[in-house]
Amino acid sequence: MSVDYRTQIAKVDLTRVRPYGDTMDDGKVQLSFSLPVPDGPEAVEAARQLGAKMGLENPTVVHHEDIGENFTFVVMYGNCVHTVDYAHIQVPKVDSPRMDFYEINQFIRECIGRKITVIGACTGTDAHTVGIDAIMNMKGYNGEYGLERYPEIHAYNLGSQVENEEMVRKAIELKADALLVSQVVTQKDVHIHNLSALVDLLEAEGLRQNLVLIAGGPRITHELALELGYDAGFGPGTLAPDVASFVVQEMVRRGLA
Ligand code: B12
Repeated sequence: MSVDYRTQIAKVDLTRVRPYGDTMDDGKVQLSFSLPVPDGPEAVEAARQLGAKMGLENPTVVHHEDIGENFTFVVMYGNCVHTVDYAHIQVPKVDSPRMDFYEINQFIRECIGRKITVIGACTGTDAHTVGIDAIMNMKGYNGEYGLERYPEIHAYNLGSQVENEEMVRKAIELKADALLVSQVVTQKDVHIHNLSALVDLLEAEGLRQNLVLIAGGPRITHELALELGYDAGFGPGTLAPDVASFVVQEMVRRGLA
């Protein structure tokens, strides 16, 4: 890193942050989108006008191509004129300290005193199982065992397209301590409706307060999960110990042990 660059970083005003490309604070952004019109000069001009309406200064189309009959893909550069106050941003985060595989199992033995039961599923019409499998599967993901490998956890992976009613039925049958719900598809806010419906069902059955309820998926944040009535939310890059650490500590915090 050059000395000049370090000087530029030191000068950044964190109450007025904006993107940069060539030089610090130049506002440079790259944007890509598709237009439902044929590729050509008119498509480029349409994209440029849209960039200007979005508030970009100097909107410039740097790439455009035909992506099928009457559709054009566009890449644009421009300068963002807005700034944000980074210094005062506060984002809710899962605040349980992260333990490893061995610490979690020991924590369960010492602080809970029995094996715990965790049920995972990808619910509603969602068929994307890779995420929930990464958390649950014996062999694990990215160097971490999944919950099925934990000796102190009974882990049940119900798979994909599980109806909320089925999830609740299984929670009762298996006396679940925690439910892990995966939602990957977010088109038309289907995840919001589906996650909320599960909370309603659990409340109607009088089960909600007896369970640790967790949502996860690439577009799930902790903040969103809290808003929807969940105890925690986990996004991209989550590994089994992140979730298990929260579940076991939350059980003890809430007296569910
Ligand atoms: C593989 C895939 C499929 C496969 C799924 C196979 C399977 N068995 O899972 C198939 C081909 C079936 C498929 C189908 C469809 N797909 Co698809 N698919 C993907 C793809 C390429 C990868 C998803 C994936 O496996 N990621 C890897 C895992 C490890 O990551 P992850 O899910 O984020 O999981 C991690 C975290 O999010 C978190 N996590 C996830 N769940 C949970 C749960 C808990 C409790 C916790 C704690 C953590 C957690 O931990 C995981 C590990 O770190 C994505 C695009 C992409 N590159 O992401 C599109 C994508 C998800 N699919 C998409 C779409 C639209 C569809 C279809 C609707 C397409 C169609 N028109 O038919 C169908 C829907 C089918 C259905 N009913 O759900 C869109 C979703 C858009 C949106 N925002 O809603 C995407 C983003 C593609 C795109 N850019 O348009 N898809």
